[in-house]
Formats: sequence, structure tokens, C-alpha cells
Amino acid sequence: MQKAEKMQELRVFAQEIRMETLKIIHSLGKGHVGGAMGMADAMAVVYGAYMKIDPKNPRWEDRDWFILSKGHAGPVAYATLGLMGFYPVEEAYTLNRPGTNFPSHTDRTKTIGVDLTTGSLGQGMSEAVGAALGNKVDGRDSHVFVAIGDGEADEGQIWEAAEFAAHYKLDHLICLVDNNGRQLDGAVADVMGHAKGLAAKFDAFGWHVIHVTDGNDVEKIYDAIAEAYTVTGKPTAIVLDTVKGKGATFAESSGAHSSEPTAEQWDEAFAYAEKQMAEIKAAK
Ligand SMILES: Cc1ncc(C[n+]2csc(CCOP(=O)(O)OP(=O)(O)O)c2C)c(N)n1
Repeated sequence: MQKAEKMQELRVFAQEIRMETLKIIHSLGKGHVGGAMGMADAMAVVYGAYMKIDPKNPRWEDRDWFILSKGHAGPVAYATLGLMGFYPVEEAYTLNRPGTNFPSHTDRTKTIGVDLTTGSLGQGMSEAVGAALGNKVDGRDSHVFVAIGDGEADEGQIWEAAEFAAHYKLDHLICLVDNNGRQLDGAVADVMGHAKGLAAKFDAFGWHVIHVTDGNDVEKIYDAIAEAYTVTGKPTAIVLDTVKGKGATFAESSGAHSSEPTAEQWDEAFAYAEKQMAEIKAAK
């Protein structure tokens, strides 16, 4: 397949992920729309172009791993895994209901295809480092992707794990930083900013760093991961400057962390998402 054709496929996939993410959160009526929607493009590229996985054998030992350290964005993972064939995506329209296999934060004991449990910010980065080290010790060629938030990067646990990963030369570890500038209760710069930026910080910790200034552009994400695959001797951080809530009409402009939209706002959001999909398909 030509690259242009693949990028078009990934743009469509990203929009499908957005639409399913909205439907999953709509089933509950409220949730972490902001942090989920901004990740759709990265999820489309990671799963649609790179992840070595088998939905029929989710715990395949030689698979690649994906850990959503910012576990509150669970619905975007459920949308992606459903669309990848791990389960019918409609099963996730039970988000956070009693007895569901789709809790608001990702849980490996509940959802098929979720590699590790997250939700306590910072924890997923340590888990990812452990998975990458384990694969290395076992001589596996598997890659481990971990997605963290820029607010999450305020956690000390992130930096202990980052130092470990560099020291042990975990070059099959790729950290996607969802650098949307916002966290739960405001701008990261106001709550607890990263003085020289997260790209400089990962660089100082001995990582290979790629800064993608349009972190919602699938081709740029695709190229960044291709570069990360060529790096030896150090882990790679891909800092994605994203828009929190991207594609959700009621959340994108405000950068809201969690939302409980009205029926009219949901209607508007679904109509906009359909329109976006039509435009993406027409632009091919
Ligand atoms: C250890 C810990 N402290 C606090 C929280 C509550 N919490 C959930 S999401 C969030 C903000 C995260 O911001 P960021 O990582 O930037 O995520 P994004 O904006 O991309 O959704 C906080 C403080 C948590 N889940 N874990």
C-alpha cells in the first residue's frame, strides 16, 4: 500500500475512533471526553499501523504492548480495541455501569486487549518500563508503547521510571506524551508547569526525543514512530502537541477535563463528527 493511501486509511480510522469514543461516553452521559478525544489520532496510528497484536490471542507473548498510563482516557482505548476486533465495540456502551467490563479507567482484568491496569497517574509509566525490561530480558523483539499526559508528568514516578528506562537502554520503549497543555483543573503551566518543556526534560533524562508540533496529524505521528523504531540504545519520547477534546464540539474550545453535555450538545457533537468523517473521506 502506498503511504498516501495508508495515511488516508489512518485518518478515517482516527475519526471512527472519535465517533465510537463519543458513543461510549454518551452511553453513560458523562466522562473524560477531553483527554480521550485528543488521543484518537495517536491511537489510530499506533494500532492501525504499528502494533503487532492478535485480537484472537490477546495475551500472545510476542505481541507489542500498549499502556494507557493516563488511564482516565479509557474510552478511547475501548473504541480502538473494539474497532480492532478484540470485541464488538457496542459492548463498551456499558461504560462504568455495574458489572461492565469497561470501567472508566483501563483495567487488564476486565477488558480484553488492555495490557496493564492504570488510573493512578504515573503508575503506567513504571508498568511500561517493567514490560519493556521483561521483554528485553526474555529476548523478545516486542515494542512497548506508553501514553502519558502532560499533567501526569507532574508525578515523580514518571521520572524515576524515565531514568530507569534510559539507564537500562530500553530502546523498544516508546512514550507518547499527550502534551495538550491542560490537566484536571486548568493549564499545566498554571498548576505545575514543566519549566523547559517536556521535550527538553526527556532529553535531559537520556531519551531520544521527537517533538511533533501537530500531535493530531496522523502522518506526523506515523513518521515519528518510524523514527523511534530506528533508535538503538535509548528509549524514545514522542511529545505530541495535541488539542484536548479534539473533535468534541462541547469540549474542544474549553479544554474541559470531564463533561456532562446536554442532549442538544450530544446531538451537535455527533452531527459534527459525521460531517468531519464525510470531509475526511471526500479529501482522499
Ligand atoms: C495519582 C493520581 N492523582 C490524581 C489523579 C486525578 N486525576 C485524574 S486525571 C488528572 C489530570 C491529568 O492531566 P493530564 O495528564 O494532562 O491528562 P489529560 O489532560 O491529557 O486528560 C488528575 C489529576 C489520579 N488519577 N491519579
